[in-house]
Amino acid sequence: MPVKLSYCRLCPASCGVRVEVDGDRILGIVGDGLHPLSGGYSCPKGRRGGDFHQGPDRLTTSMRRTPGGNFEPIPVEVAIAEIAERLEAITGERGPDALALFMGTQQNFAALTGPMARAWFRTTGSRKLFSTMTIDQSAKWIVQSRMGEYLGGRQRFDTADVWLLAGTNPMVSLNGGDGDGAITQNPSVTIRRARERGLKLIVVDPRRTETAVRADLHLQLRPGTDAALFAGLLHVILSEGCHDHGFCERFADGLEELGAAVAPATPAHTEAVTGVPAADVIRAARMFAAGRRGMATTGTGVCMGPHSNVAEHLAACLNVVCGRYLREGEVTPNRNVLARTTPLKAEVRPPYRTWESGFRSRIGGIGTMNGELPSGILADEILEPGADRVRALVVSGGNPARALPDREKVERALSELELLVCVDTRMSDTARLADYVIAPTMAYERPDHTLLMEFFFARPFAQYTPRLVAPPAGVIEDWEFFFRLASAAGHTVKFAGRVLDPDVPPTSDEMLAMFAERGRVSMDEVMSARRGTLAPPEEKVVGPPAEGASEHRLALCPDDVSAEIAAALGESTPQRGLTMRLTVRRMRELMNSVGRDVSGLARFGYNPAHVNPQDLRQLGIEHGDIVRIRSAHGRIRAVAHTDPTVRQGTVSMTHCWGASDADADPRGVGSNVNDLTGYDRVQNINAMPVMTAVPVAVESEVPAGAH
Ligand SMILES: Nc1nc2c(c(=O)[nH]1)N[C@H]1C(S)=C(S)[C@@H](COP(=O)(O)OP(=O)(O)OC[C@H]3O[C@@H](n4cnc5c(=O)[nH]c(N)nc54)[C@H](O)[C@@H]3O)O[C@H]1N2
Ligand SMILES: Nc1nc2c(c(=O)[nH]1)N[C@H]1C(S)=C(S)[C@@H](COP(=O)(O)OP(=O)(O)OC[C@H]3O[C@@H](n4cnc5c(=O)[nH]c(N)nc54)[C@H](O)[C@@H]3O)O[C@H]1N2
Ligand code: SF4
Ligand SMILES: [Mo]
Repeated sequence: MPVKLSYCRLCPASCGVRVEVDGDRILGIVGDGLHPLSGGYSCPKGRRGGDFHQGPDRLTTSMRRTPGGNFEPIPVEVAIAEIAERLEAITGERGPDALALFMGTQQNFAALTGPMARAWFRTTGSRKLFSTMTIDQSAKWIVQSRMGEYLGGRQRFDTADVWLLAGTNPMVSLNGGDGDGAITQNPSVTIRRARERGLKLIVVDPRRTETAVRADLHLQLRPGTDAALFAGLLHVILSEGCHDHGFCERFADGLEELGAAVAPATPAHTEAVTGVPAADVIRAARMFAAGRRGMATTGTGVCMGPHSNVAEHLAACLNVVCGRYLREGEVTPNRNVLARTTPLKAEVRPPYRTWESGFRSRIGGIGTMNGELPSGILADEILEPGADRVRALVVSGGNPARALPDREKVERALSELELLVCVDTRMSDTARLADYVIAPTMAYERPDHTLLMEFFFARPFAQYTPRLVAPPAGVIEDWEFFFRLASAAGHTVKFAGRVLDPDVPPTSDEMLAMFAERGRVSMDEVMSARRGTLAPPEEKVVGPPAEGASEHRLALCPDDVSAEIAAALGESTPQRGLTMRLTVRRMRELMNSVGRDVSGLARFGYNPAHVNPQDLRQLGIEHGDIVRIRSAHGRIRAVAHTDPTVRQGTVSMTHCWGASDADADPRGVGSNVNDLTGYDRVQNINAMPVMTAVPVAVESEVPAGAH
């Protein structure tokens, strides 16, 4: 059987793979040992790509809901014409803001989908744009916008001598923080090599994760206390004066205010709030500050907590006060290949606080970030009466029915829409609520390139892949759906700086080439290299600041941040009876809800509630028992697993599982943690809900004495 070379498109790691195909079928996928970037690494879900592809629930044609509530196959061009007509009717009557777009995770793994979905959306005139970023790590957007951005570039993992990872477990997620290519590929080898080189690794996580066991110092804090911990580290660094005075003077404002704000965060106070021994707080602070190079990067564990925006802000402050950025005249490898090379300048883009001007939602007066409204208000945008209430929603590569907090409310909102269109390769939980489901090609059925992933690569690399197998007759590419939807409404879309002729759609290869035309390596060259191309090394030099820009400063401690620091250092209000904390985690075998239904992929076929054995003993619960977990919002049934890596007092569970029925058998369908989350304690500005460190109680479902 022929073996073809490609790369996996389930996560940013983009591992090189060898795919054995037989006609339209994928027989097997293995990591490509000769791949320049991943060197043979692959993970279980990547290797099961064939099962995703020809999975039993794969949609091979678009579907329309019948008046009786069933689905019937429908030719895609008919579906597009009907959707365009219904959108026109809805926005004609209520205005463009009655239409919204939700962009999910899988939209990001086809280079053309995101840009074309946005291009279509711009033609509608709506301002109701949502994505998963705002239930993920939008704290990072808030920090850039409130602090400003240093434009000279960051220090890199591969030359660092210290690194702090907080609330991220790259050994499983291949994430590792602000994708600077840090630890995305082959994490165990990347971390081992760095440590052999002498890098000191600090991990901040309530669980002794697969990453934490590789650390020099693991700070096993109480969930939700990252802001207090970072304040404690800053307290030590600033009071011992081991910060980078030169960088701060030159590029930052508010160092004194920051020092005052973290003054109460003494090591003893930090121990009291976070549970991390004072001696370890001091050790970590000194270890981080003593390194010459290296950053603090965070993941969902920090960005989903109860003080997420200020926690992320303080993590960024650690990098600024220690000057972990490149200076004028420094050189760094240019990692842009197909993407345009952006110059580095030793200057600051001042704070820009987009939400303070421009469009505001009628829900809580929330403004926009990077042109988006937060997903934390999507349900209310649909449910709350008002002139510009969302009545039609297009979901692209996402599954909001499982991914958003307060599952019941979200499902109610999705069901109340006049029109729900879901572009998905399978009948997802969201697709089941839709009026139309558009079936797109799957990864190995479409050509693609890695332009959008360069940001995550440690080396300057680009790969093109042709389509390996022919798609079913009834599907189209994701980008084509949006292109044709615009055309059906009489609009032309702009892509890569040109207006596309609605009557003569370009091919995917032409689109990919247009997208990459400002790269430093030509598409032709990348297309001819079957395993992708490592671009010739090229150095970027950090240039001087532009004229007038040398006065700009990073804002270390604006007033709202200062108030948030004080709140994060204070006592948290105890919630009666809810003494445990639910925390986030990911499964190696799945990508959010993707893979859940592939038989034998997830280890147990459900998402266990991982609890420390001592807690289980105290609660009278045994490994494998079904337990009830309740929060201020709701309750779930779950299968308890004993797990010594989990900190006492926490319940560690993966999201995107479970059915719409909270009483369903958790061994059969898993448990949806978003029955335990809600929107009552959202962050200012980005309405980010609390999704980790959620107060819960765990109770046995087995009658006492029945064991
Ligand atoms: N295999 C796999 N990979 C994935 C995904 C997947 O579903 N499966 N999803 C992808 C997506 S969408 C994303 S956003 C990324 C996320 O990537 P990561 O952020 O690295 O996600 P996790 O692996 O869940 O790591 C989060 C860690 O935070 C810890 N944590 C929980 N609560 C707290 C807390 O209060 N404070 C601190 N400091 N830590 C806490 C958890 O114990 C866990 O180890 O992963 C991506 N990669
Ligand atoms: N409680 C709690 N909730 C969470 C999280 C948490 O940690 N805890 N994590 C949050 C995070 S970080 C994220 S990113 C979200 C994830 O939120 P989503 O992105 O909404 O969820 P996914 O399950 O990744 O949805 C991806 C969908 O895309 C479909 N798909 C796969 N391939 C393709 C394709 O080629 N084209 C199209 N059109 N569709 C495709 C899949 O079938 C699936 O239905 O969940 C969030 N929700
Ligand atoms: S880590 Fe796994 S899912 Fe991600 S690209 Fe590699 S094989 Fe695919
Ligand atoms: Mo995410």
